[in-house]
Amino acid sequence: MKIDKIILEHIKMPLLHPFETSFGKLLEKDFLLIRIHSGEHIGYGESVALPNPTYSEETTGTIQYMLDEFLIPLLFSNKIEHPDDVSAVFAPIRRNNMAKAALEGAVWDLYSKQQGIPLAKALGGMKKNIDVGVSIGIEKSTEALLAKVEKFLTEGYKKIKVKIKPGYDIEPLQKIRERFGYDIPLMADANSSYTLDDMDRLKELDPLKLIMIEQPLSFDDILDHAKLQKQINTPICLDESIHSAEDVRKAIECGSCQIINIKIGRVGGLTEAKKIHDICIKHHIPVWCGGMLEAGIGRAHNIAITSLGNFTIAGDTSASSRYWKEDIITPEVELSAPGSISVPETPGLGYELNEDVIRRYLLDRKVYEPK
Ligand code: OSB
Ligand code: MG
Repeated sequence: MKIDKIILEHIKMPLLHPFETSFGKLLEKDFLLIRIHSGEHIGYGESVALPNPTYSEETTGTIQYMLDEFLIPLLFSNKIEHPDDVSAVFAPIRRNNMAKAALEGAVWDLYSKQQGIPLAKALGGMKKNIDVGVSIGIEKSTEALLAKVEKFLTEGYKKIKVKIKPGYDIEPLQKIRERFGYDIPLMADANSSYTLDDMDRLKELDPLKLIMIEQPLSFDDILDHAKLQKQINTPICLDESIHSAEDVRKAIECGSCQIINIKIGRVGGLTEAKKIHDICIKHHIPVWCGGMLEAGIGRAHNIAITSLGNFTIAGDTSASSRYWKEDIITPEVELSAPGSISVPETPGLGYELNEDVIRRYLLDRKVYEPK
């Protein structure tokens, strides 16, 4: 793959609704849009880090630096025949997974466009439609939370995920069960806000019959989650603790979780995401695709990876209009049926950029060419 130039655009867009988690409230999202040009084709990637290093250590600023200083020069100076080669080229660089994933995602899109096939197909995905759910932030009141749950259930979303933290946990979940019953697929995401000292509280979740609790303990823990899983019935799903197929192997070996949340950015790209997907099949661990409040290009990558067979639990990839007044892609991501998104069948990601929207929210633009 001969790369002619790479363009980085820094974009900042206000979220339609503030998104609050145990690590703070987010009012807007900034990200880098990557365009890799090769002949007549352009591959797109999007960085998914939050503006602050609160979910992981990366930010849009650290990604910009890593791309500029190391990853773009590495991509230019190495021969890439297949997108799987990119992670090997980036391997000497420690971590910085979201920076690597942003660039690798653009190479995958470019490759599938060159091959004339959908990105989903290039990844080995077979599903024509994917089931999707929603992630609801910490709300001002239980009434506001219940109103949101009701709206999303009406729209057919296949999983309701509620953010929890100490002091905001059993009660809101209990209220949801009382109002909507025990049949709705309900889960909680703690974003690392508990410790083993909270064992009694976490045991109280069991009667709520959640489909899982996501990342209750520390962002870097594998061991304590295994201790917790022995004491509670609610299946544990790991998010923050998983950065690689190796992390997954260790988590499974220790019994730290029964489900894995795959985020392409967190694990360093689509090649690693596929590896994790495949390891989980062997161990009968279902996976689902997490979200990072992505704009359209990141969202389109999530749709493509979710087309793989072991993504059997609805992910967090909901419609563009849940997040943005206007998205950077056309068409926007929409539900094609209640709680379901159809996987594009055109080459690459299957969405075009909406250049008007990009111009409106553009902060900065930089062009890189091989030396
Ligand atoms: O923990 O899954 C998370 C958003 C930002 C950072 C971390 C998380 C989230 C979400 C939102 O839960 C998922 C989405 O709707 O994109
Ligand atoms: Mg999470």
